[in-house]
Amino acid sequence: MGYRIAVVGATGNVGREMLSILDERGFPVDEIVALASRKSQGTEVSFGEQTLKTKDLEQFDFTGWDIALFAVGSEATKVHAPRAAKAGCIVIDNSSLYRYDADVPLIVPEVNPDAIHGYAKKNIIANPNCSTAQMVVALKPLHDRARIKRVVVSTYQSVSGSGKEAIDELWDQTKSIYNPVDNYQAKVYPKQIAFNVIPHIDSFMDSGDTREEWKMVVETKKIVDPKIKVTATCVRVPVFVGHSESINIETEDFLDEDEARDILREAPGVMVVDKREDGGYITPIESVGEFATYVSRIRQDVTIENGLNFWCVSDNLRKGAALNAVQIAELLGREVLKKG
Ligand code: 2RA
Repeated sequence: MGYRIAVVGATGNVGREMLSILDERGFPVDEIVALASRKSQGTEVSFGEQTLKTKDLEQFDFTGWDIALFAVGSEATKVHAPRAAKAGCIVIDNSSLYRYDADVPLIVPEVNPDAIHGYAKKNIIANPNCSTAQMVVALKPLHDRARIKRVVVSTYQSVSGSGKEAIDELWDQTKSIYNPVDNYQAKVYPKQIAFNVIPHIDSFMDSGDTREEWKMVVETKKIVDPKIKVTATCVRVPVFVGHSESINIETEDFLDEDEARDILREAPGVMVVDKREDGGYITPIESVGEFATYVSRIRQDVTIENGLNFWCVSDNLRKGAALNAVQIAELLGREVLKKG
């Protein structure tokens, strides 16, 4: 016996990945429904060998459904997540709406699985920001061994993090540079993204940080340890899928680079690709479609007493969003609902 699952936002990049990953991982589904906005109603989406026609989210009654994976913006989530939760359907939400709510667990299953038991306060569980999810998977085993004091992270985030329009922007803008006649005018980003990088993701805050940088700080503290100091610089790069991060950590106890590499090799969800030779490291293109959080370039930071540097890459639509949400559903099944 399995679960009755709703995927909300089924026509978006993340929604489609959720359907794909539910099938790939053989999640025990008795019934599945793909929900989307009224304008997208009837759009066909794939669930394994099945083709689903999306239904109108506005009209949908969540009563009798076990889990709803939400992959829509905060505005739609604000309307529909509470009504799904009230109908007894557990919501796993990929938007940022509930991540900072003390009554909503923010979960990366490899890092804080026990937080799942807090779902019942609102019947809602929050999925972290994509750039946070991959980082904490790598941080957790190192923190357990040597207690991380401080994290300095620079991100190199793909345009798919901004949605389908941004993927089109990179493609069309790149073509227009070779065919000036196209004279593409940027619609998504404030500056050219093709052959360029933009040190600005989400909105600016009074502190001078962007909300994307603030999210990495607050979410890492909520998921791993509130005592960890985090500072982030988040940059958009001309890559279609796959977020990369340069991470520097300072730990309480000394952690040798070889021991760190061995720890990461054994860590859940991590794949170490780390050889000091041409190609001995991961790049975002190689992470696309994969489940793993990849770690490369592990080495001592000799400028401080207990420092380490490493490179971290993952498919932002998978571990950064859809995979983590499905893993939370798997965790719910094992620890709470226990069907299947
Ligand atoms: C981004 N992390 O990459 C944000 C939202 N997905 O744009």
